[in-house]
Amino acid sequence: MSPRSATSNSAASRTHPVRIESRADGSIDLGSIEVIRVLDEQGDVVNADLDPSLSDSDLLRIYRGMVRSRRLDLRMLAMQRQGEMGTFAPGLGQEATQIGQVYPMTSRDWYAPSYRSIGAQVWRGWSMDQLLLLWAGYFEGFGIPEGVNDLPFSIVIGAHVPVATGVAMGIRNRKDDGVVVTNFGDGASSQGIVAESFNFAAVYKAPIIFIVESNGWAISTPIEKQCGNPVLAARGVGFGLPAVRVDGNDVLGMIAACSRAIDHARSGRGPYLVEAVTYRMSLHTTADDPKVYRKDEEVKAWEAKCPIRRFENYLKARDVLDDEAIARIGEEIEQEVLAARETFRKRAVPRPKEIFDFVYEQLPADLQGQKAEYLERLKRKSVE
Ligand SMILES: Cc1ncc(C[n+]2csc(CCOP(=O)(O)OP(=O)(O)O)c2C)c(N)n1
Ligand SMILES: [Mg+2]
Repeated sequence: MSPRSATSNSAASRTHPVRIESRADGSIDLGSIEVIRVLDEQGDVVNADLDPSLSDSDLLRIYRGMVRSRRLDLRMLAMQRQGEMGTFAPGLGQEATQIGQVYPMTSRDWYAPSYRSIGAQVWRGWSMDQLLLLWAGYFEGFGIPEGVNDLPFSIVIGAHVPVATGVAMGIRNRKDDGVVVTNFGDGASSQGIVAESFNFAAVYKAPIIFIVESNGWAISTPIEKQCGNPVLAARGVGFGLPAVRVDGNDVLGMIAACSRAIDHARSGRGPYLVEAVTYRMSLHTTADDPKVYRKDEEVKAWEAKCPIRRFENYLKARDVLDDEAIARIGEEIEQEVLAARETFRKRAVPRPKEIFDFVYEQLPADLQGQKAEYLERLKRKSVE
């Protein structure tokens, strides 16, 4: 099967272990990497055994979480293009991967996300206006909301993964039953520190779930040019981590895989690796133009696998949703996003004098000189 598709046919979408051919130029037998998919690309159930059997109200909550993620992304992109938002990393197309990994967590569990996790952060309790502040460059945007057990993300790829592993080791030392969920990209998975984290977690049976969001690209580097074996779940075998490969555009598949991984870690059996195969539909960040390095046909092919449309089809077939409800929910969430933008606008008052603050307790002498010069310049320009 192709390394970029989570399942090649309905047989492979069963829970049975499958053999994966990972390269076009000579297949490698990876043993048995389980491939999980509950909904196919049309939204039909292809593996009822793994269906997490959620209530209608939870299904709708999940649907709203995915739509909220998408609407916030789109609004932020418009704001960025109009000069109202800083550089950010859209999660467009990865909504099922995002919501599917946080849905099975409890509030006492810890979440250590990457920078491309806005939808999941909102699910965890971050207000949208705070996240807008964060990406517009206001330091208060980074403050962890009261009662939310999340770590701040790092732009240095993979750098948060050893920290998350340390938190998990701490949980184990305290004999607590919490778990840590951390996510990172296919590119980050090649960082040495991520391999070290896998090893520490496996040796110390740290209750951590590593979610690698394999979205095809690390900026302009396609996964095939970056990983000798692009089936990233296969790495689990070498480190002693149980691992599964999931269709990351199937939110029920994600919930099935992550629930199992979380139960495993919570019951003291140690870490788990979940490879979510998805696709970065939008820009790497707003500073990027993917048209210069990838083909439109590739993007089009993934449009057909849209995680939101697939879930809508499923919910319609279950009579949980119809076209009228889809339009209404979309509009309600758009209003939530616009209200968040209004709150953000009230809070986003530039404070140019602040840029030398908060890094050093005692500003070094050379920076004191620069600060004085800068303040003088602001004064000349009458900037408050
Ligand atoms: C240590 C380090 N090296 C390089 C970069 C520049 N950089 C930022 S994002 C990125 C690609 C990350 O790709 P991936 O891990 O697949 O995550 P994605 O952005 O696709 O979600 C790179 C190389 C960085 N931030 N940190
Ligand atoms: Mg990537």
